[in-house]
Amino acid sequence: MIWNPSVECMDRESMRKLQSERLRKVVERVYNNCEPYRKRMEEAGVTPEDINSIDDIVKLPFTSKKDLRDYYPFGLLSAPKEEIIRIHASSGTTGKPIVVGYTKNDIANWNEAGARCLSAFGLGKQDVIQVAYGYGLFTGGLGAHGACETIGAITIPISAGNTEKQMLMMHDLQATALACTPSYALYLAESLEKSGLKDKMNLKVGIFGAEPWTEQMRKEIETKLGIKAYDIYGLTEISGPGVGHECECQCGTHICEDLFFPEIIDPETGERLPDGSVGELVFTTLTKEGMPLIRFRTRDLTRLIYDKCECGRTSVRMEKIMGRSDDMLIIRGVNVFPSQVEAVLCEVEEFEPHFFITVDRVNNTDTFDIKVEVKEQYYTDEISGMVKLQKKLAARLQSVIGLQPNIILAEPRSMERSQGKAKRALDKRKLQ
Ligand code: DLL
Repeated sequence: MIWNPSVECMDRESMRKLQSERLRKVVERVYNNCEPYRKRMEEAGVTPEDINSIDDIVKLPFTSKKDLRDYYPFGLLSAPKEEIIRIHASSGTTGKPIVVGYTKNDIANWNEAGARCLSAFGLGKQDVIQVAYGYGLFTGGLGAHGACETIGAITIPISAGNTEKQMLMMHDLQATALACTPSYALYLAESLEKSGLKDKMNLKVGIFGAEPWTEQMRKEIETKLGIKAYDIYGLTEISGPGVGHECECQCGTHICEDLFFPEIIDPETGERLPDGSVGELVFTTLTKEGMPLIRFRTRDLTRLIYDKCECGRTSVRMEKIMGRSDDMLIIRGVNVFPSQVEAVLCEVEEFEPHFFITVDRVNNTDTFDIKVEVKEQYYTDEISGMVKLQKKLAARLQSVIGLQPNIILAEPRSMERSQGKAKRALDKRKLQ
Protein backbone atom coordinates (compact mmCIF):
# COMPACT_ATOMS: atom_id res chain seq x y z
CA MET A 1 0.00 0.00 0.00
CA ILE A 2 1.18 3.51 -0.76
CA TRP A 3 0.50 5.59 2.35
CA ASN A 4 0.43 9.02 0.75
CA PRO A 5 0.22 8.65 -3.06
CA SER A 6 -0.20 12.40 -3.59
CA VAL A 7 3.44 12.94 -2.62
CA GLU A 8 4.99 9.48 -3.00
CA CYS A 9 3.86 9.27 -6.65
CA MET A 10 4.10 12.98 -7.53
CA ASP A 11 5.57 13.81 -10.94
CA ARG A 12 9.10 15.22 -10.77
CA GLU A 13 8.18 18.75 -11.87
CA SER A 14 5.53 19.08 -9.14
CA MET A 15 7.97 17.64 -6.60
CA ARG A 16 10.59 20.21 -7.57
CA LYS A 17 7.99 22.95 -7.20
CA LEU A 18 7.02 21.72 -3.74
CA GLN A 19 10.68 21.39 -2.72
CA SER A 20 11.42 24.91 -4.00
CA GLU A 21 8.54 26.41 -2.00
CA ARG A 22 9.57 24.55 1.13
CA LEU A 23 13.25 25.41 0.72
CA ARG A 24 12.42 29.13 0.50
CA LYS A 25 10.42 28.88 3.72
CA VAL A 26 12.99 26.90 5.66
CA VAL A 27 15.81 29.24 4.60
CA GLU A 28 13.78 32.23 5.78
CA ARG A 29 13.12 30.43 9.02
CA VAL A 30 16.76 29.71 9.86
CA TYR A 31 17.91 33.15 8.67
CA ASN A 32 15.39 34.96 10.86
CA ASN A 33 15.49 32.71 13.92
CA CYS A 34 18.89 31.11 14.23
CA GLU A 35 21.90 33.36 14.76
CA PRO A 36 24.61 30.86 13.66
CA TYR A 37 22.76 30.22 10.38
CA ARG A 38 22.26 33.93 9.69
CA LYS A 39 25.99 34.56 10.29
CA ARG A 40 27.00 31.61 8.10
CA MET A 41 24.79 32.85 5.27
CA GLU A 42 26.10 36.39 5.59
CA GLU A 43 29.66 35.10 5.40
CA ALA A 44 28.71 33.19 2.23
CA GLY A 45 27.12 36.37 0.83
CA VAL A 46 23.68 34.80 0.45
CA THR A 47 20.29 36.02 1.71
CA PRO A 48 16.85 34.34 1.60
CA GLU A 49 16.04 36.47 -1.50
CA ASP A 50 18.73 34.56 -3.41
CA ILE A 51 16.91 31.27 -2.90
CA ASN A 52 14.16 30.94 -5.49
CA SER A 53 14.26 27.34 -6.56
CA ILE A 54 15.59 24.05 -5.23
CA ASP A 55 18.58 24.43 -7.62
CA ASP A 56 19.70 27.45 -5.59
CA ILE A 57 20.44 25.14 -2.66
CA VAL A 58 24.07 24.88 -3.83
CA LYS A 59 24.54 28.55 -2.85
CA LEU A 60 23.96 27.65 0.79
CA PRO A 61 26.75 26.65 3.18
CA PHE A 62 26.96 23.13 4.63
CA THR A 63 26.16 22.12 8.20
CA SER A 64 28.38 19.51 9.88
CA LYS A 65 28.23 17.33 12.97
CA LYS A 66 30.82 19.69 14.46
CA ASP A 67 28.34 22.57 14.16
CA LEU A 68 25.84 20.60 16.25
CA ARG A 69 28.54 20.04 18.88
CA ASP A 70 29.72 23.66 18.81
CA TYR A 71 26.18 24.97 19.37
CA TYR A 72 25.25 22.28 21.90
CA PRO A 73 22.63 21.98 23.25
CA PHE A 74 20.15 24.52 21.88
CA GLY A 75 22.18 26.94 19.73
CA LEU A 76 20.78 25.71 16.42
CA LEU A 77 17.10 25.87 17.36
CA SER A 78 14.96 27.91 14.98
CA ALA A 79 11.86 27.81 17.19
CA PRO A 80 11.28 29.24 20.67
CA LYS A 81 11.94 26.68 23.41
CA GLU A 82 8.24 26.81 24.38
CA GLU A 83 7.42 25.13 21.07
CA ILE A 84 9.85 22.25 21.55
CA ILE A 85 8.13 19.15 22.88
CA ARG A 86 10.81 16.49 22.60
CA ILE A 87 14.56 16.08 22.31
CA HIS A 88 16.63 13.21 21.00
CA ALA A 89 20.39 12.88 21.16
CA SER A 90 23.15 10.80 19.72
CA SER A 91 26.34 10.20 21.61
CA GLY A 92 28.79 9.59 18.77
CA THR A 93 32.29 8.44 19.53
CA THR A 94 33.91 11.55 20.94
CA GLY A 95 33.01 14.53 23.07
CA LYS A 96 29.59 15.92 23.75
CA PRO A 97 26.43 14.37 22.34
CA ILE A 98 24.44 16.18 19.72
CA VAL A 99 20.95 17.25 20.72
CA VAL A 100 18.00 17.79 18.39
CA GLY A 101 14.72 19.52 19.35
CA TYR A 102 11.34 18.68 17.77
CA THR A 103 8.11 20.70 17.69
CA LYS A 104 4.68 19.07 17.62
CA ASN A 105 4.59 19.42 13.82
CA ASP A 106 8.08 17.91 13.53
CA ILE A 107 6.92 14.80 15.40
CA ALA A 108 3.77 14.62 13.23
CA ASN A 109 5.85 14.80 10.03
CA TRP A 110 8.28 12.22 11.36
CA ASN A 111 5.37 9.89 12.15
CA GLU A 112 4.04 10.46 8.63
CA ALA A 113 7.44 9.51 7.15
CA GLY A 114 7.57 6.43 9.38
CA ALA A 115 4.03 5.43 8.35
CA ARG A 116 5.08 5.61 4.69
CA CYS A 117 7.92 3.21 5.47
CA LEU A 118 5.79 0.67 7.27
CA SER A 119 3.05 0.67 4.65
CA ALA A 120 5.72 0.21 1.94
CA PHE A 121 6.69 -2.94 3.88
CA GLY A 122 3.07 -4.12 3.55
CA LEU A 123 2.25 -3.43 7.20
CA GLY A 124 -1.04 -2.02 8.51
CA LYS A 125 -3.74 -2.20 11.18
CA GLN A 126 -3.75 -5.99 11.12
CA ASP A 127 -0.12 -6.19 12.29
CA VAL A 128 1.56 -6.65 15.64
CA ILE A 129 4.95 -4.93 15.58
CA GLN A 130 7.65 -5.61 18.14
CA VAL A 131 9.86 -2.54 18.49
CA ALA A 132 13.23 -3.80 19.71
CA TYR A 133 15.18 -0.63 18.94
CA GLY A 134 16.31 1.15 22.10
CA TYR A 135 13.79 3.62 23.55
CA GLY A 136 15.13 6.87 24.96
CA LEU A 137 17.45 9.46 23.51
CA PHE A 138 18.18 7.18 20.53
CA THR A 139 15.58 7.85 17.83
CA GLY A 140 15.10 4.17 16.91
CA GLY A 141 12.57 3.15 19.57
CA LEU A 142 10.29 6.17 19.74
CA GLY A 143 10.61 6.78 15.98
CA ALA A 144 9.47 3.28 15.06
CA HIS A 145 6.84 3.46 17.80
CA GLY A 146 5.25 6.62 16.37
CA ALA A 147 5.20 5.05 12.92
CA CYS A 148 3.48 1.88 14.21
CA GLU A 149 0.80 3.84 16.04
CA THR A 150 0.23 6.06 13.00
CA ILE A 151 -0.58 3.07 10.79
CA GLY A 152 -2.78 1.66 13.56
CA ALA A 153 -0.79 -1.51 14.22
CA ILE A 154 -0.51 -3.05 17.68
CA THR A 155 2.81 -1.80 19.00
CA ILE A 156 4.95 -3.81 21.44
CA PRO A 157 7.31 -1.21 22.96
CA ILE A 158 9.79 -3.74 24.33
CA SER A 159 12.96 -1.71 23.54
CA ALA A 160 16.37 -3.33 22.99
CA GLY A 161 17.94 -6.24 24.85
CA ASN A 162 16.61 -8.98 27.14
CA THR A 163 16.52 -11.62 24.44
CA GLU A 164 14.55 -14.16 26.51
CA LYS A 165 11.72 -11.68 27.00
CA GLN A 166 11.86 -10.66 23.34
CA MET A 167 11.25 -14.26 22.33
CA LEU A 168 8.47 -14.73 24.87
CA MET A 169 6.54 -11.63 23.74
CA MET A 170 7.15 -12.34 20.06
CA HIS A 171 5.70 -15.78 20.55
CA ASP A 172 2.82 -15.07 22.93
CA LEU A 173 1.61 -11.95 21.07
CA GLN A 174 2.31 -13.58 17.71
CA ALA A 175 4.21 -10.53 16.45
CA THR A 176 4.08 -10.21 12.65
CA ALA A 177 6.96 -7.71 12.37
CA LEU A 178 10.20 -7.02 14.19
CA ALA A 179 11.98 -3.65 14.27
CA CYS A 180 15.64 -3.74 15.37
CA THR A 181 19.18 -3.51 14.03
CA PRO A 182 20.13 -6.23 11.51
CA SER A 183 22.89 -7.44 13.83
CA TYR A 184 20.40 -7.92 16.66
CA ALA A 185 17.99 -9.66 14.27
CA LEU A 186 20.72 -12.19 13.54
CA TYR A 187 21.29 -12.76 17.25
CA LEU A 188 17.53 -13.21 17.82
CA ALA A 189 17.39 -15.66 14.92
CA GLU A 190 20.14 -17.77 16.51
CA SER A 191 18.44 -17.62 19.90
CA LEU A 192 15.08 -18.67 18.42
CA GLU A 193 16.73 -21.56 16.64
CA LYS A 194 18.43 -22.68 19.84
CA SER A 195 15.25 -22.42 21.93
CA GLY A 196 13.24 -24.49 19.44
CA LEU A 197 10.67 -21.66 19.19
CA LYS A 198 11.48 -20.64 15.63
CA ASP A 199 8.66 -22.57 13.96
CA LYS A 200 6.06 -21.35 16.46
CA MET A 201 6.49 -17.69 15.48
CA ASN A 202 4.28 -15.61 13.21
CA LEU A 203 6.94 -13.18 12.00
CA LYS A 204 6.72 -12.02 8.38
CA VAL A 205 8.55 -8.71 8.12
CA GLY A 206 11.78 -7.19 9.44
CA ILE A 207 12.20 -3.40 9.81
CA PHE A 208 15.95 -3.17 9.94
CA GLY A 209 18.32 -0.21 9.94
CA ALA A 210 20.51 2.06 12.07
CA GLU A 211 23.71 0.43 10.77
CA PRO A 212 25.12 -0.57 7.38
CA TRP A 213 24.17 -4.10 6.28
CA THR A 214 24.80 -5.94 3.06
CA GLU A 215 22.57 -7.86 0.62
CA GLN A 216 24.35 -11.01 1.82
CA MET A 217 23.35 -10.23 5.40
CA ARG A 218 19.78 -9.66 4.23
CA LYS A 219 19.68 -13.17 2.74
CA GLU A 220 21.20 -14.66 5.88
CA ILE A 221 18.57 -13.04 8.14
CA GLU A 222 15.69 -13.82 5.76
CA THR A 223 16.66 -17.48 5.67
CA LYS A 224 17.24 -17.79 9.39
CA LEU A 225 14.03 -15.99 10.43
CA GLY A 226 11.86 -16.99 7.46
CA ILE A 227 10.80 -13.37 6.85
CA LYS A 228 11.19 -10.57 4.32
CA ALA A 229 13.77 -8.09 5.62
CA TYR A 230 13.38 -4.42 4.68
CA ASP A 231 15.81 -1.55 5.02
CA ILE A 232 14.81 1.62 6.86
CA TYR A 233 17.16 4.59 7.02
CA GLY A 234 17.43 7.65 9.19
CA LEU A 235 19.69 9.74 11.38
CA THR A 236 19.17 11.72 14.56
CA GLU A 237 20.13 15.07 13.09
CA ILE A 238 17.52 14.87 10.31
CA SER A 239 14.73 13.05 12.19
CA GLY A 240 15.44 9.38 13.01
CA PRO A 241 14.09 6.27 11.23
CA GLY A 242 11.83 7.14 8.31
CA VAL A 243 14.02 9.42 6.21
CA GLY A 244 14.02 6.60 3.67
CA HIS A 245 12.69 3.08 3.20
CA GLU A 246 12.60 0.23 0.72
CA CYS A 247 9.45 -0.94 -1.05
CA GLU A 248 8.35 -4.38 -2.21
CA CYS A 249 10.79 -4.18 -5.16
CA GLN A 250 13.77 -3.85 -2.78
CA CYS A 251 15.79 -1.99 -5.37
CA GLY A 252 16.89 1.04 -3.40
CA THR A 253 15.72 3.15 -0.48
CA HIS A 254 12.98 5.66 -1.36
CA ILE A 255 13.71 9.00 0.27
CA CYS A 256 10.78 11.04 1.63
CA GLU A 257 12.08 13.87 -0.51
CA ASP A 258 9.18 16.23 0.11
CA LEU A 259 10.48 16.33 3.71
CA PHE A 260 14.22 15.69 3.33
CA PHE A 261 16.06 16.92 0.23
CA PRO A 262 19.08 14.76 -0.68
CA GLU A 263 22.27 15.67 -2.57
CA ILE A 264 25.48 13.78 -3.28
CA ILE A 265 28.76 15.64 -2.91
CA ASP A 266 32.43 14.88 -3.27
CA PRO A 267 33.52 14.38 0.38
CA GLU A 268 36.90 16.00 -0.32
CA THR A 269 35.91 19.11 -2.26
CA GLY A 270 32.25 19.56 -1.25
CA GLU A 271 31.29 19.88 -4.97
CA ARG A 272 27.83 18.58 -5.96
CA LEU A 273 28.41 15.42 -8.03
CA PRO A 274 26.51 14.53 -11.24
CA ASP A 275 23.45 12.23 -10.93
CA GLY A 276 24.44 8.60 -10.42
CA SER A 277 27.83 9.28 -8.77
CA VAL A 278 28.85 7.69 -5.49
CA GLY A 279 29.64 10.25 -2.84
CA GLU A 280 28.63 11.71 0.51
CA LEU A 281 24.93 12.07 1.19
CA VAL A 282 23.77 15.53 2.27
CA PHE A 283 20.28 16.38 3.56
CA THR A 284 18.28 19.56 3.93
CA THR A 285 15.16 19.30 6.07
CA LEU A 286 12.32 20.96 4.15
CA THR A 287 9.59 21.19 6.79
CA LYS A 288 11.27 21.05 10.17
CA GLU A 289 10.57 23.86 12.63
CA GLY A 290 12.48 23.00 15.81
CA MET A 291 15.92 22.45 14.39
CA PRO A 292 15.91 22.58 10.60
CA LEU A 293 19.29 21.75 9.09
CA ILE A 294 20.57 23.09 5.80
CA ARG A 295 22.83 20.84 3.72
CA PHE A 296 23.80 18.56 6.60
CA ARG A 297 26.78 16.36 5.74
CA THR A 298 25.88 12.83 6.84
CA ARG A 299 29.26 11.16 6.04
CA ASP A 300 27.22 8.25 4.62
CA LEU A 301 28.40 7.05 1.22
CA THR A 302 25.89 6.09 -1.47
CA ARG A 303 24.44 6.96 -4.88
CA LEU A 304 21.02 8.42 -5.85
CA ILE A 305 18.72 6.85 -8.46
CA TYR A 306 16.12 9.11 -10.11
CA ASP A 307 14.28 6.56 -12.34
CA LYS A 308 10.69 5.75 -11.47
CA CYS A 309 10.42 2.59 -9.41
CA GLU A 310 8.24 -0.32 -10.48
CA CYS A 311 6.23 0.02 -7.26
CA GLY A 312 4.74 3.27 -8.65
CA ARG A 313 6.59 5.64 -6.34
CA THR A 314 8.44 8.42 -8.13
CA SER A 315 10.57 9.47 -5.17
CA VAL A 316 14.33 9.39 -5.54
CA ARG A 317 16.02 6.24 -4.24
CA MET A 318 19.44 5.69 -2.75
CA GLU A 319 21.52 2.55 -2.93
CA LYS A 320 22.31 0.67 0.25
CA ILE A 321 24.75 2.72 2.32
CA MET A 322 28.29 1.35 1.78
CA GLY A 323 29.35 2.71 5.12
CA ARG A 324 30.25 6.02 6.68
CA SER A 325 33.36 7.77 5.47
CA ASP A 326 34.41 7.74 9.18
CA ASP A 327 34.14 3.93 9.24
CA MET A 328 36.43 3.48 6.26
CA LEU A 329 39.76 2.02 7.28
CA ILE A 330 42.80 2.83 5.19
CA ILE A 331 45.11 -0.14 5.65
CA ARG A 332 48.47 -0.12 3.82
CA GLY A 333 46.92 2.38 1.44
CA VAL A 334 43.85 0.26 0.67
CA ASN A 335 40.31 1.44 1.56
CA VAL A 336 38.45 -1.19 3.58
CA PHE A 337 34.81 -1.07 4.74
CA PRO A 338 33.59 -3.48 7.45
CA SER A 339 30.60 -4.18 5.15
CA GLN A 340 33.00 -5.87 2.67
CA VAL A 341 34.08 -8.30 5.37
CA GLU A 342 30.44 -8.93 6.33
CA ALA A 343 29.53 -9.76 2.71
CA VAL A 344 32.37 -12.30 2.41
CA LEU A 345 31.54 -13.96 5.73
CA CYS A 346 27.91 -14.46 4.69
CA GLU A 347 29.13 -16.25 1.57
CA VAL A 348 31.75 -18.55 3.05
CA GLU A 349 29.85 -21.52 4.43
CA GLU A 350 32.07 -22.30 7.42
CA PHE A 351 31.72 -18.91 9.16
CA GLU A 352 29.10 -16.84 10.97
CA PRO A 353 28.93 -13.12 10.13
CA HIS A 354 30.14 -12.22 13.63
CA PHE A 355 33.50 -10.51 13.34
CA PHE A 356 35.76 -7.82 14.70
CA ILE A 357 38.51 -5.98 12.85
CA THR A 358 41.57 -4.62 14.67
CA VAL A 359 44.05 -2.41 12.87
CA ASP A 360 47.33 -1.30 14.42
CA ARG A 361 50.76 -0.07 13.36
CA VAL A 362 53.78 -2.13 14.37
CA ASN A 363 57.31 -1.27 13.15
CA ASN A 364 55.81 1.26 10.72
CA THR A 365 53.61 -1.37 9.07
CA ASP A 366 49.83 -1.61 9.37
CA THR A 367 48.56 -4.82 10.93
CA PHE A 368 45.11 -6.07 9.92
CA ASP A 369 43.47 -8.72 12.14
CA ILE A 370 39.97 -10.11 11.75
CA LYS A 371 38.55 -12.23 14.53
CA VAL A 372 35.73 -14.34 13.20
CA GLU A 373 33.43 -17.01 14.54
CA VAL A 374 33.44 -20.53 13.07
CA LYS A 375 30.12 -22.40 12.71
CA GLU A 376 29.61 -25.18 15.22
CA GLN A 377 29.70 -28.00 12.67
CA TYR A 378 33.04 -26.82 11.24
CA TYR A 379 34.87 -26.19 14.47
CA THR A 380 37.45 -28.80 15.45
CA ASP A 381 40.41 -29.14 17.78
CA GLU A 382 42.49 -30.43 14.94
CA ILE A 383 45.05 -27.75 14.01
CA SER A 384 45.41 -28.62 10.34
CA GLY A 385 41.64 -28.28 9.81
CA MET A 386 41.61 -24.86 11.42
CA VAL A 387 44.64 -23.66 9.44
CA LYS A 388 42.86 -24.71 6.26
CA LEU A 389 39.83 -22.61 7.24
CA GLN A 390 42.04 -19.62 8.03
CA LYS A 391 43.73 -19.86 4.66
CA LYS A 392 40.45 -20.23 2.79
CA LEU A 393 38.95 -17.11 4.36
CA ALA A 394 42.13 -15.04 4.05
CA ALA A 395 42.33 -15.89 0.32
CA ARG A 396 38.66 -14.99 -0.23
CA LEU A 397 39.07 -11.67 1.58
CA GLN A 398 42.28 -10.95 -0.34
CA SER A 399 40.40 -11.35 -3.62
CA VAL A 400 37.60 -8.96 -2.53
CA ILE A 401 39.51 -6.36 -0.54
CA GLY A 402 42.94 -6.64 -2.13
CA LEU A 403 44.67 -7.21 1.21
CA GLN A 404 45.53 -10.36 3.14
CA PRO A 405 44.23 -10.10 6.72
CA ASN A 406 45.45 -12.17 9.65
CA ILE A 407 42.49 -14.39 10.56
CA ILE A 408 41.87 -15.23 14.21
CA LEU A 409 39.35 -18.02 14.63
CA ALA A 410 36.86 -17.83 17.47
CA GLU A 411 34.88 -20.74 18.91
CA PRO A 412 31.19 -21.04 18.06
CA ARG A 413 29.01 -18.55 20.00
CA SER A 414 32.04 -17.01 21.72
CA MET A 415 31.92 -13.53 20.23
CA GLU A 416 29.88 -10.78 21.81
CA ARG A 417 26.44 -10.29 20.21
CA SER A 418 25.15 -6.80 19.65
CA GLN A 419 21.74 -5.68 20.90
CA GLY A 420 21.88 -2.35 19.12
CA LYS A 421 24.36 -0.99 16.61
CA ALA A 422 27.18 -3.50 16.15
CA LYS A 423 30.73 -2.30 16.72
CA ARG A 424 32.81 -3.84 13.95
CA ALA A 425 36.28 -2.35 14.15
CA LEU A 426 38.97 -0.79 16.33
CA ASP A 427 41.66 1.33 14.74
CA LYS A 428 44.42 1.38 17.34
CA ARG A 429 46.50 3.72 15.16
CA LYS A 430 44.11 6.49 16.16
CA LEU A 431 44.88 5.87 19.83
CA GLN A 432 48.66 6.31 19.37
O1 DLL B 1 20.40 5.10 13.58
C1 DLL B 1 18.29 6.22 13.25
C2 DLL B 1 17.65 4.92 12.89
C3 DLL B 1 17.09 4.15 13.87
C4 DLL B 1 17.60 4.51 11.56
C5 DLL B 1 16.45 2.96 13.54
C6 DLL B 1 16.98 3.34 11.22
C7 DLL B 1 16.40 2.55 12.20
P1 DLL B 1 21.74 7.62 14.42
O2 DLL B 1 22.01 6.87 15.67
O3 DLL B 1 21.88 9.09 14.45
O4 DLL B 1 20.28 7.35 13.92
O5 DLL B 1 22.69 7.01 13.31
C8 DLL B 1 22.59 7.45 12.00
O6 DLL B 1 23.33 5.29 11.20
O7 DLL B 1 24.11 8.26 9.39
C9 DLL B 1 24.06 5.83 9.04
O8 DLL B 1 25.46 5.88 9.10
C10 DLL B 1 23.56 4.70 9.93
N1 DLL B 1 22.32 4.15 9.41
C11 DLL B 1 21.05 4.39 9.80
N2 DLL B 1 20.18 3.65 9.09
C12 DLL B 1 20.92 2.93 8.21
C13 DLL B 1 20.63 1.99 7.19
C14 DLL B 1 19.75 6.13 13.59
N3 DLL B 1 19.39 1.58 6.94
C15 DLL B 1 23.58 6.71 11.14
N4 DLL B 1 21.66 1.49 6.48
C16 DLL B 1 23.44 7.06 9.69
C17 DLL B 1 22.93 1.88 6.72
C18 DLL B 1 22.28 3.27 8.41
N5 DLL B 1 23.26 2.74 7.67
